Amino acid sequence: LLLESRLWQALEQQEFELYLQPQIDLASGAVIGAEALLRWHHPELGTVGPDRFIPIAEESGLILPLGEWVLQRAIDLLAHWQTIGLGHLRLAVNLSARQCQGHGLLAQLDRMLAEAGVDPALLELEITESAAMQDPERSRALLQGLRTRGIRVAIDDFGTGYSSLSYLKLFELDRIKIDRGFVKDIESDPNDAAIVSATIGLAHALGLDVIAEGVETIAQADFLRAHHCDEAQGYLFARPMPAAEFERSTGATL
Ligand code: G
Ligand code: G
Ligand code: MN
Ligand code: NA
Repeated sequence: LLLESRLWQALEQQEFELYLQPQIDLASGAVIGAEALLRWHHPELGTVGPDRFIPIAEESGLILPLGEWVLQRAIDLLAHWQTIGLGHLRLAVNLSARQCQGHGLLAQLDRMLAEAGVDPALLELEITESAAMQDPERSRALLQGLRTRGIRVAIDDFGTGYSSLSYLKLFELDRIKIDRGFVKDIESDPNDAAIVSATIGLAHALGLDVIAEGVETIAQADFLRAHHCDEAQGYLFARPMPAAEFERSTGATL
């Protein structure tokens, strides 16, 4: 209850920040973009992660204005990157279940992208299996609307839901994010190795890109590269970091 009442104030007092975690092309090692990960700089508690406040924000309805803030900030970053030589980078943003179910999202995105003059293809929206399956028909229409606009769509935490295969048929997608739960023991667990390599093959057969998350070791990256996974994200490459730091480190390696 305490966190909930503070959350509304936090939005007004600009205590939220988007951290960015680089996404790497496995074949070339180049940074191709980033995932935006929300952080709350609480005056007493310090930096609070989304696992602690997104569920509260979902329940209280704050997720709608907060999600709008996240999208605006992400699109502002994409516009800024055009001016500093990082205009080729994509940015992936996580959507909550409530944002997917509401009506305003497509109109909101149209307005923000037009005002900022940002190419929709630079924005990717990540939706989890569980969020998409809360109302599959509505999600299907939303994802279709996104893709009609050229906005990219990724399924997050792939393989952790109940119906992964059925919604590959139901939804129009651009990419699959293999959940880090499958990546963790890829070297020691033959089942995980089989699931990951089969998922990569399945995605490619369907014309989708694949990114693996939670990559922490060189051996994991080597396995993924050998199995033709397109991209990777994880502590091996970089932790989520403030935008200015991401821009410095990515600009420096160009
Ligand atoms: O960053 P970690 O950084 O701890 O993120 C934890 C979880 O919070 C992830 O599952 C991620 O999808 C979710 N998350 C991070 N940022 C956002 C956001 O801006 N919106 C929503 N809805 N979820 C987010
Ligand atoms: O949206 P999603 O559930 O994919 O959020 C990604 C989460 O994974 C964030 O909490 C992020 O901080 C975390 N993360 C990113 N890279 C790694 C990693 O290499 N290892 C672990 N354990 N977590 C990671
Ligand atoms: Mn994500
Ligand atoms: Na995930």
